[in-house]
Amino acid sequence: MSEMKKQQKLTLNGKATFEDYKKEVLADYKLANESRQASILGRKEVLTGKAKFGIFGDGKEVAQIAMAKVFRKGDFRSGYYRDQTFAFATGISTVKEFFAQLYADTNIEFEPASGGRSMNGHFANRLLNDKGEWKNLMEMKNTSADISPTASQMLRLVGLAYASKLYRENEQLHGMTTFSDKGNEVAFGTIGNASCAEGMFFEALNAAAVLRIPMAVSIWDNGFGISVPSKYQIAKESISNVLVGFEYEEKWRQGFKIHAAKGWDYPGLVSMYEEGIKDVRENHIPAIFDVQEVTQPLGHSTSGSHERYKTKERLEWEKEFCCILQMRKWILANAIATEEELNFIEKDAKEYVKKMQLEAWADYIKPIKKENEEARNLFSEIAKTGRHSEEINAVSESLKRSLDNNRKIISESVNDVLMITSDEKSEEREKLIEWKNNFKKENNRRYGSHLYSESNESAMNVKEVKPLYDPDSKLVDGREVLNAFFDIAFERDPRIFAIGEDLGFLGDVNQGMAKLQLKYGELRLTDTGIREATIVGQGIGCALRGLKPIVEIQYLDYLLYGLQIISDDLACLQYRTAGGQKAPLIIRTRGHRLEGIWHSGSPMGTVINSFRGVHVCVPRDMTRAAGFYNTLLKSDDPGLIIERLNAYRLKERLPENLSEISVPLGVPEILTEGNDITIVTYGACIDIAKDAITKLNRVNISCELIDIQTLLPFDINKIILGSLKKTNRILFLDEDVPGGASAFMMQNVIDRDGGYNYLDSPPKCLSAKPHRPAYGTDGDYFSKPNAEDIFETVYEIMNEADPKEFPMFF
Ligand SMILES: Cc1ncc(C[n+]2csc(CCOP(=O)(O)OP(=O)(O)O)c2C)c(N)n1
Repeated sequence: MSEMKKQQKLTLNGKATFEDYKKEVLADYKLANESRQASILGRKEVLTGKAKFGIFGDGKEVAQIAMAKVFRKGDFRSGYYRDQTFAFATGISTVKEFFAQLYADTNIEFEPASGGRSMNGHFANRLLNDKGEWKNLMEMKNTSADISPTASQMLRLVGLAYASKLYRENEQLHGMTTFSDKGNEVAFGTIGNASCAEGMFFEALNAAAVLRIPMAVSIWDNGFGISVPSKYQIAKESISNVLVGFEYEEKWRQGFKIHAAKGWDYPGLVSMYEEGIKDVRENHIPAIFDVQEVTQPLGHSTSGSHERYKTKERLEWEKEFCCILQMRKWILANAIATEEELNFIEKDAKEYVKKMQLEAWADYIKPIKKENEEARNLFSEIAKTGRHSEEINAVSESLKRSLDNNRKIISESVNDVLMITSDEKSEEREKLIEWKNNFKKENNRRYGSHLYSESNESAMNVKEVKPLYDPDSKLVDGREVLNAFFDIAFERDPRIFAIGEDLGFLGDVNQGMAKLQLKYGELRLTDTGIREATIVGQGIGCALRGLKPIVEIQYLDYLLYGLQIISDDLACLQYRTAGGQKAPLIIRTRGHRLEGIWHSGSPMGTVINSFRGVHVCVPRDMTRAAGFYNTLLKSDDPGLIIERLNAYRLKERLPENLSEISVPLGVPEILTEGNDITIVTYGACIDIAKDAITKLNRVNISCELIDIQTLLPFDINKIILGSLKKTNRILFLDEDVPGGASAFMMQNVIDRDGGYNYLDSPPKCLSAKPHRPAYGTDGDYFSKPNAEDIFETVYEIMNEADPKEFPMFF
């Protein structure tokens, strides 16, 4: 059978005519050319200063068209910046949107992926409607929102594929037909060859092989990572050579099916994906598609040229093995179309791309021009009536003539005019101030919305439900409160599942989920390997597909392994898609006090500074922890709950309304009222502070103790400020390093809320020492703040304020 006939059969299942086949091939050829033209023109737009930076998918066009053929509605992609052709082929993006993103158009109608927030080539389709509610994901071809740190896309890819397993195997989920058709969806990943050297790549492959999930990873192998050739990147210079041990074996019923094809071989690529994906979809066996001999004709990005590091021979080879040129040759060799037909398609593609670029630019520039003009009109009104017309007109003229098509220069000019006229008062000037304030507000919205959910399901809308107690309620271990709560949660909502190390069979290392696997099965409570980054990624991917994951990091100290992906992916997901996507994931961990350097850390500064976009809850006991789980489970925001390690065996009363209790976010609780000083803290430090307060009472110092409850958000109603107005003295206490979360609390109360105005004594922070906590009772006592430290710090404050009343005695 001729090559072409073989393809005809493969592609169209033998049903279509030659004309149909020709139509399909030529449509593919046209798309490949359009995508290439978008790269060429996009690069030009950057080099001529109309856009800031460009990174393009040139050289991968044909492979991505082949991949797109097997990508169905409901499927998900988790890829990287090279995938524009795939995005065009699936409708995930268009050429016009591609340019809108290049220009950073903030209008989501024109730039739906990120509203101008992400650089070009960072794709995302809008999974949510304008109200932040899920759309029907089965009616769309989906992609999770790209991020720039290479290989990070592999982590959520595991979750996107794992969701299919849950949707297939958990019958209780079969009704969720707007998210899945019984798990028949494939998660497609893409990655560059050099990024396969990242640890997370191997962690993700291992996790997928163990989990047996429908994950299809395509590797675009162009032999380089920017300038560094494969011999410095990957053992044996090719990832296929390395991955042999991952190959699927029937004996284990585990592993990846490994496929390979050349990036310039159109028929080979089409058949590879057709055959390969079928198995992934039907049998949930993961697969790797190693696309070799890929080129990058425009170089890595607009920063720098590849002529600096590629040899002449390599550059020549890349020219010859350009996938579009090779596809052209193949079409001609198989007499599918004539040279004239192809010339026409190429010309047509070029014109189409130019037209789309012009339209995208016109859309982008229109509102900016309008704002520019509005500002200049206001300038001229001020110039007419005031004394500084010459200077104002100069600013106006320079704004008009400026080649900078951005809002920055408008803002600068407005401020210049206000400064020039600072000695004047006029109605016209007031109008400019009003315009400036509206402009600022609008830009804050353009660039600052959706750090957290803005939907009705925002965690901030969840109302408080206080625990109620029967007069003879049982006194139980804290872990039993949690256990009873999780039992209720798993019973009522099949979307909830939990994964983590020792979480399934054992019910976690502190028994908070004990015996629940027996009751709800292995799909609901699942043991994982020791792989924190992919545990988080597994949660993100599933949350993106409508599930309610609780992923566990065994100890707070090991959250650092998941920190990168929480920060780079989860925390900024709503923000970087301007409200187009959400992943309501709950991360569960335990920390603050146990034993030694790696089991009693409290790196809260690290957490809060990199987690903006994730709520951070620090409950002092397990009843409050349960309340926070409930709040987050009712919401569509992601959150971290840090259970207090030394509180699992402390006694708590079992509330009678455990299924309803919810603790509101950002609302501190005053635990002890007092008049002389406010002590602000959380978590395990609460009990230590209580101890110190008893001692301080003996020397006639009355303390007000406040539990902040959540670090993010922090005290939204200024409750601490209210206390400070009464006591006029304040101590911020925690067990993070100096300058960590204690400094964060101080900044919020003293700076953000204006606490400075109510201070009669300098505000103080008391934290742990800058080193890691040492092992043993004394190691803990002398590394972390203890009751004696608190006593002394408070007493010194009081002594400084009134040495007669509080003379030094130590
Ligand atoms: C974690 C991380 N390290 C470094 C970079 C900077 N960087 C951007 S692209 C790139 C090379 C990636 O090469 P490869 O994975 O082969 O993909 P290609 O760009 O060649 O398609 C590097 C080092 C990054 N974005 N992320």
